[in-house]
Amino acid sequence: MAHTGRVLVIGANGQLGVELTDALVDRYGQDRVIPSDITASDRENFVTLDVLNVEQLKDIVKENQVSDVYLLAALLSARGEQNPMWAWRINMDGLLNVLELVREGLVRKIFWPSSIAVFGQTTPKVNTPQETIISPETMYGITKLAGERLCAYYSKKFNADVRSLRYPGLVGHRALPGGGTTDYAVDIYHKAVAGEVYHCFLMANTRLPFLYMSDAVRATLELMQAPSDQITVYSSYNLMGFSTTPAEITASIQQHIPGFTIEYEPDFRQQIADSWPESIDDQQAREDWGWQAKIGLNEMTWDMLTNLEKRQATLVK
Ligand code: AKB
Repeated sequence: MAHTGRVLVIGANGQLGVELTDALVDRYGQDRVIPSDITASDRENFVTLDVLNVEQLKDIVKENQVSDVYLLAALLSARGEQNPMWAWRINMDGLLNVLELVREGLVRKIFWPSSIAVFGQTTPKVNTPQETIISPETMYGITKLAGERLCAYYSKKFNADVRSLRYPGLVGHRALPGGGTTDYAVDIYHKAVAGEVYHCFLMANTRLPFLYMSDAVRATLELMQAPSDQITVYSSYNLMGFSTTPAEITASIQQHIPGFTIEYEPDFRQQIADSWPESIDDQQAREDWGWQAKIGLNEMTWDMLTNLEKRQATLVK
């Protein structure tokens, strides 16, 4: 089957989708990137797509001669707890529908994100190894674990080129995340720039791993471009940026906005966060395809505040 090398992004309106689509357009050109989502957008080449609709998915893939698919549509941890069956459907059936495209020879390569949510209470919390106890405690985590096994299964059984990263919490200024537990680390910057108090749903010292969006996008592209003989993990690669807490992010913001304050009002998301690791060992990704994070907490704070302040100034004009 001939591939013209078009790239389909499913979930292009989401927090990662918006920025990854831009990066793919920069790399491959506008013409070769098809952003899609269940909600409309005025992006160039955009198509509306429900990943659960197999016929629609296949038609789009065939019509656009898609070779690579980035499947980002998912229900995250907190929203998944509010609607577990819906999370199972979107996260599992969506992935299976896309994996079947490779098995049927309709596409050549898939990127699918896993998450630190595959880990649980019995997993070592500090520098969590690539191969370790995997015991997810949320429906989201369960779908990510099942998804990882499906990726490995399709790779081995059908020789499918499926690549995956276990993202930590992602932080970026372009789009708001929706329904995650690490989302506080995005919301906090929005409140700081708006001059408001931040009511945090996690406790001050809840330590979790994070990755700034520019690093997350770069990791994704680097993994997808790595020659196949460099890939040794067919489930999903551990990935790490830096490890931090709500109290440390607050202190980092206060270096720029001294009057910023936070109040702690933990809710059900505290339990989710408590089941996740504090930091991740991503040695395998470093060895296999040269991964290295660039952005730490203070660089992230500076970039988030600078960009959100710029946006606010444009809105006020
Ligand atoms: C969430 O908080 O649910 C996600 C994740 C860590 O996968 N950001």
